[in-house]
Amino acid sequence: MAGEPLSVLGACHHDCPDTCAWEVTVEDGVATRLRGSPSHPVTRGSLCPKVNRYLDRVYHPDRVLTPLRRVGAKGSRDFEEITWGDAIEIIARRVRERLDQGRPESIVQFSFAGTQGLVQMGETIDRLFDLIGATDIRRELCGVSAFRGAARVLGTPYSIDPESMRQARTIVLWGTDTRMTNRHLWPTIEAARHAGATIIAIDPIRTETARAADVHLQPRPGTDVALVLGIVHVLDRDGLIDAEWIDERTSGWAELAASASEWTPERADEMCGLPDGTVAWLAPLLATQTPTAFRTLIGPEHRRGGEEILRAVTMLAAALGSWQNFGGGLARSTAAWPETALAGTPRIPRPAFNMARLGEVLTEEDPFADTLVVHNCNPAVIVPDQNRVIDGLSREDLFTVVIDQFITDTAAYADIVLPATTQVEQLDLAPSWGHMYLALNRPAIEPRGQALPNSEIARRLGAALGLEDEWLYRSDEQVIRDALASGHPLLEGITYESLSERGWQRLAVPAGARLYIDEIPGVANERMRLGALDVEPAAAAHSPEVDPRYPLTLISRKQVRTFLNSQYGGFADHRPPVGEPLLQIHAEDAHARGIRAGDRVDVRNERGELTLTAQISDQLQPGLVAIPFGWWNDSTPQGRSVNALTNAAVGRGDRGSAYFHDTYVEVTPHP
Ligand SMILES: Nc1nc2c(c(=O)[nH]1)N[C@H]1C(S)=C(S)[C@@H](COP(=O)(O)OP(=O)(O)OC[C@H]3O[C@@H](n4cnc5c(=O)[nH]c(N)nc54)[C@H](O)[C@@H]3O)O[C@H]1N2
Ligand SMILES: Nc1nc2c(c(=O)[nH]1)N[C@H]1C(S)=C(S)[C@@H](COP(=O)(O)OP(=O)(O)OC[C@H]3O[C@@H](n4cnc5c(=O)[nH]c(N)nc54)[C@H](O)[C@@H]3O)O[C@H]1N2
Ligand code: SF4
Ligand SMILES: [Mo]
Repeated sequence: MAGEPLSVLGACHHDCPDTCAWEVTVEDGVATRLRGSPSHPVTRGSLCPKVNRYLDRVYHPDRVLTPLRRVGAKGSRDFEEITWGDAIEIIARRVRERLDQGRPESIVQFSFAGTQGLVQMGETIDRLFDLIGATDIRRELCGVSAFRGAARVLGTPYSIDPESMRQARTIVLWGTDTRMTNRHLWPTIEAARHAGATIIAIDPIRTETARAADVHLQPRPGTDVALVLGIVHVLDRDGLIDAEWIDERTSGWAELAASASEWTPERADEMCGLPDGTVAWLAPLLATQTPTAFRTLIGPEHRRGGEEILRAVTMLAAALGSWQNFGGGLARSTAAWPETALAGTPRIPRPAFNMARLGEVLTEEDPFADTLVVHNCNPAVIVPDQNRVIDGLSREDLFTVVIDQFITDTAAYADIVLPATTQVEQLDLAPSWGHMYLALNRPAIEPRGQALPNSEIARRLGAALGLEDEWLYRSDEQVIRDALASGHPLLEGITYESLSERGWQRLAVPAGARLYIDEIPGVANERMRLGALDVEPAAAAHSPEVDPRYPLTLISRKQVRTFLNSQYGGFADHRPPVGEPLLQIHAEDAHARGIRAGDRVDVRNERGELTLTAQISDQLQPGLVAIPFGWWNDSTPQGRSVNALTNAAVGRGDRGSAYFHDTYVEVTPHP
């Protein structure tokens, strides 16, 4: 009936730990209001400065609403509209050619976390590329090094329920800017503080979170392992270790203690650049003012030795036996909970390269890749060593397809752009990596223009290629129903129908159960593996002797509250009033270079150069500069953003996250 407003339950799809549940008001087929679900225990009725204006994104005049074909030069953003039939046929022809040549691996599927819904992130479209046998990427830019570091201690690393931190009496926010990146956790932290908890932030930058904490420890970047060893040294020396826990539940304590034996608290303070007495104060607090919760996401993993930092923090929690008191333990990504509970589509193994190396792969001599299909990702902004990425995307012989909602900096280089639906136009299941709830996202409105979900695009391409496969052609609803039908005990009481009715439900984790202590169905209480820790890789990278031409360390974190990774970074009304990314520099370093606040400066290294405006910041430490991540490339005169400077190196065996923060630059006044 015309005029009757409808309320449709859904959930945010962004790569954000909060996975908010939302309600969309729809009037005459138009979404008129979006608000956070008031009943959801984490969302609590509010979204965030990024997504409060999501409907503006949906109805944005720049939305891509039809398939497009490039008519101008690559990067010129010059396209003409074509039909879906033509677009699918052009792409299918290219794929068929490569299959006929026996070179399916020359096709690269490049996708990431633009949407984190189960279906639209990949379940169906991954199946298409599996069947084609295209080259895949190792999606390791985010969270995988952290996962591995924790897994080496815990086996499958489950996180404690972050909401349980309300019961903690010591909370360590270790390299995570909670107020910026995980804002819906902050009320839990405030509630704990209200009940007497001490909140400690460990971050080389005095972030918004560090300023809101009770104590900010500001170590030199990459020195966290030394900090852990100093703490372990004191725990061992002062008998603050629970011998029974160590005997019964851990292995390798002797090796860990031995590797800490030289790390007196004084030496650790010095190595980390912390005030004298810091470690001697912190260690007994962690051991006695319990429950002690360690909260971390991915900040410290983005560097050489990042996996070891996460391993060290996990070991510290394990040596302390922090899980024994409800509210304590390690609160990291909760992704393992829904991942083990939901049934996945079977995968077909195919060749893959680490996504951080896109620039290298596209520009190597005689490159194997000549066809690139990008979805849920904006590699021209988010991948390190951006100049190489853009050189690669500019290759005339590279045929690029981008599925997106906007002409992003990546879509600008596409031969074909396919219009993607937004979250309010598509069905999906939203698992969370920041809490224990699952949400169902119902489409609230019809797709605008001719936009389609990734899943439908994959089905149409599959059909055009004549592929036969029962997994590929399932409806989106069927994919969700199949995922929920795993029979896993964590899904008890959760069905497609119950989610449709309520919008969201909590995974069936027994209330009050202590992770790794009490019986939780499906979770093994394994022995935790301690062992010797290695300080070197992460810490040594920051020695000023590394390359005297580039003495300043650059951190490029998430820093703009109205951006979510690269989404919104191209929208004028989401850009902060300064209108451009600033180079933040400590007064000491600025003074030494004759730089004053507001000066134009050149920031450069062997990979690239940016001209920016300098901001003198007392939130940094000498030797450290910062440029925010997420801005699109038109935000600087070079047409590049911070990843033009960042380091694309990854760990041994092509594994792990890029060493984004192992980036060294020099800053000079702009002539
Ligand atoms: N310098 C620096 N670089 C970084 C980081 C950093 O801290 N510093 N962080 C890294 C991290 S942690 C991450 S996770 C990555 C993020 O990298 P990405 O996953 O690429 O980031 P997003 O910008 O969130 O999303 C990419 C695109 O997905 C599109 N999209 C959204 N929803 C949909 C959909 O439903 N369908 C389709 N087809 N497209 C959709 C958006 O429009 C957007 O253009 O960046 C990494 N890069
Ligand atoms: N507003 C907003 N929220 C977001 C995002 C966004 O773009 N905008 N992105 C989302 C995504 S994809 C992710 S992965 C999460 C990330 O969430 P976080 O991990 O919280 O965010 P980051 O900014 O990557 O890094 C956190 C902190 O790590 C610090 N850090 C860097 N090196 C070190 C080190 O060696 N030791 C220590 N102790 N700290 C270090 C940085 O200074 C930074 O303040 O945020 C999500 N939430
Ligand atoms: S981006 Fe994060 S905080 Fe904002 S609405 Fe989405 S899930 Fe919530
Ligand atoms: Mo991320």
